[in-house]
Amino acid sequence: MKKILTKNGFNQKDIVSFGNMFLLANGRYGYRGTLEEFDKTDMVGLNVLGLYDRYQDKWRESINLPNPLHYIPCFNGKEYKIDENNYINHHLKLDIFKATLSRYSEYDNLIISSKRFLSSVNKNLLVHRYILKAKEDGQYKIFFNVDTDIYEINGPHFRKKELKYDNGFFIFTGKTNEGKIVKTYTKYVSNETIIINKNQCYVSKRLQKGHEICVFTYSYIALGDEDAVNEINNAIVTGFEELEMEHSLNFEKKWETARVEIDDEEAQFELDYSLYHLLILEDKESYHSIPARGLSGQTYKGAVFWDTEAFILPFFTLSNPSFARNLLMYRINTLKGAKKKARSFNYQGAFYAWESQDDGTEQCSKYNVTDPITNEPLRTYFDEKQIHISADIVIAFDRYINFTGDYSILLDGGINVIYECVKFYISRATFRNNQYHFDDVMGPDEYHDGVNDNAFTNYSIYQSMNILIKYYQYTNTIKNPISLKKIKKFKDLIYLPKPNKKGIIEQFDGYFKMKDIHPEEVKNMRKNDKEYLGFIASKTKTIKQADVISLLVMLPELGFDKYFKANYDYYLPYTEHGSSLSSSMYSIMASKIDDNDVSYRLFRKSSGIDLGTDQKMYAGGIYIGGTHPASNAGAYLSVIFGFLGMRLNDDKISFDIHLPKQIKNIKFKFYLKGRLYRAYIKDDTLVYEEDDNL
Ligand code: IFM
Repeated sequence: MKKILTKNGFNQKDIVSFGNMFLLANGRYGYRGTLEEFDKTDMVGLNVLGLYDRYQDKWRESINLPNPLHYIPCFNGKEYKIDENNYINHHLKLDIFKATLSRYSEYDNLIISSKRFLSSVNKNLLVHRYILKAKEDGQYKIFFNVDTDIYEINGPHFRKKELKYDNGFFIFTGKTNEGKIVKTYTKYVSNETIIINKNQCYVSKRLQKGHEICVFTYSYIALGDEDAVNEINNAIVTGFEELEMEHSLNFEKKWETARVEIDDEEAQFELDYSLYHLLILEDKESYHSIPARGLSGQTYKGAVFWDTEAFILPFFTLSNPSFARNLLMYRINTLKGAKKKARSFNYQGAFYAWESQDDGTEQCSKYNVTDPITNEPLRTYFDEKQIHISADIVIAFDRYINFTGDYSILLDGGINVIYECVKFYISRATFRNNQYHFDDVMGPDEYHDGVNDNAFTNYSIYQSMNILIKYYQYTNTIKNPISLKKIKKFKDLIYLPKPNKKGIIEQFDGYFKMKDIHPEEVKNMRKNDKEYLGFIASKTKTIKQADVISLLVMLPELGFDKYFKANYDYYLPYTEHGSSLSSSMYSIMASKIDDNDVSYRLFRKSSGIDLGTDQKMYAGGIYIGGTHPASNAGAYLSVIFGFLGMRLNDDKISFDIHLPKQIKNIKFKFYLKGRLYRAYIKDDTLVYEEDDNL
């Protein structure tokens, strides 16, 4: 079984992709997979979950901290920074089951080997070992420091920053523009004397061939009043090896209920790698949610999108329901922000933020894209028009409750979320021709904004009303709730686009009349290959991502099964898959209609997304690179809900297997109503039995 992602060699152009690909994280912090000699120009980033800051009138975004792992080796006065021509051997190895990253670089005169991890046990601790080995006799040096020149997209975020040396510790104190104090404590430990001069350190020694200098970094992030000095001293006493073992064993445990085994070696590794990117985002003590680019940086402002509820939550619900609960608690805790957003548009109830940060207020800019040539900000409407976000959240609560049986979440505030979202939709609707319509919206397909009656949106709203009706008895904690009768009546009057004679559901009112142009032709119409396709595609049938298909996949209870094929055949050629959220939806649908080559190909597209070096990095002129948790989760969904066809109907679980030819067997574990099951294929059927190792 392949456990390690290895990349040999160095290529300047891959620095940013490798930063994502070799990311380490522990649910609270992320450290990009960059090399020790790199600096902010290489996007080195120690990214923090849930701590945001705004600089002047720029976008509010998550913050990055100073880099305590900044090292440069030296031989006889010559400094070594990797480039494409100066190394003999170079590789990076990410152990995805242990969440550790190792580096090996051999140059003419010396060899560097290092290892690092962000502890999954003591979440504020970053630990690193750096070894220089002499290839010949001579004078060797290692320079190292805490690099406070931080990579930031919309910074600087520290209006005051100070690094001081005190009694063996480098203490960074930063005050953000919003007034938050962040401290990091770093102690370097070596078998040699460390010389310190103005916050720069070095170790210098004459070494004989084969001899080494080793420096350890113990860095502790203190966002509160933690006793960082004590934590680091304890860590040093425990030592690198034991800390690594503790961390790795703890991380390996996460795999016990998460791993999905498939008998397809290459795909297995990609799937494992995808789950790695989800498991590094888990933190049982955190009530923040998962940003769309995980902890790989400040892209999308470090904000939480519908990606979590629609894609990531099902993975955690099945593999780690208590963390899934935390993710939903985030929406409960940010309800106030959603209500504020609704009020700002003169609506009632809760209109959840398209881009949500710590308090749930809308952080999506009105100009989310720039012209790549003129750099002019271009008007976008993601925040105002993607009203489906509130319904996505309601549906996620219901799914979680159905799978876990945890009704207590309703009493903990879940019912208020559901109720307020429904209230929002009632205030948002337009009554026309005896029906309620939702005008001027944007569905998941972000290339068409300002459309009326997007099918995904209307059906999701309809479903969220069904959900409120189902849990209506819990509204007794709400003062003067809208009556059940009124909600039922409203729901029955929602306009729901029906399949046409050919069985196709029109994506929105007027879609069928749009110009019949396919994605490749639309792409050819661009003047610049970074140009945002939406502005050209909006007049055509080309769509960015699964829309009607997402509806059919996400709401199987609508009973549209007999129309699956017609809609799949119709919409697939128009879909650009310009969002990484698209492939998994089509993969699942392809499984359902037995288009198994496509289901497999699109599954691999989702699972391999963060292994490539040619990802889409720009929307217009805006950098959108980073890891893709929703696509990582989409790979899992493609297997469980696509290949295995898992479905929960009236508390009964069922499977409808459609395997691609590359896969004959699948094994996985899942939680259902508090019990853990192991499932596997036997004689073409899915067998599941209770797992005793709970
Ligand atoms: O939520 C997605 C959206 O559906 C497409 N654009 C990127 C967002 C963040 O992943």
